[in-house]
Amino acid sequence: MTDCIFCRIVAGEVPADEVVSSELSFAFRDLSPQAPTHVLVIPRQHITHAGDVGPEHAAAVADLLVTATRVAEIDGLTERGYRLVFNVGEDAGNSVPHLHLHVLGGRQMGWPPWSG
Ligand code: DGP
Repeated sequence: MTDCIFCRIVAGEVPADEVVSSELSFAFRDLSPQAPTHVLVIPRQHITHAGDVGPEHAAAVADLLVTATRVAEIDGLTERGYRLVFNVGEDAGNSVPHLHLHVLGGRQMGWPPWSG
């Protein structure tokens, strides 16, 4: 999709601070980081959001998790832990309509998540 900012990042048309990539996924640092590590892992294929995932996306979605683990290893988060987040829809604050997994770490995360 040419009007999708994350498709344009995958295509190399818009610059991004890449962390790691795979055949199915691309991981890059969030423009507006909410933690010392804030990386977005996206499928190369355009999928709108987590609520649109179907069985046909199984490999792409599994690869997001595998790639998120690679991000955690690269940023040294494995021991202390990290948070993985999919936002879906307006109430969750989903702003970019291309599936993305937030990888957040490097600080203590609030729990419950609505506490910050
Ligand atoms: P969400 O609220 O779940 O839709 O998160 C979208 C995130 O994407 C938000 O944290 C900011 C980030 N973002 C939006 N546009 C860009 C961009 O062009 N480059 C990068 N690196 N991040 C972006």
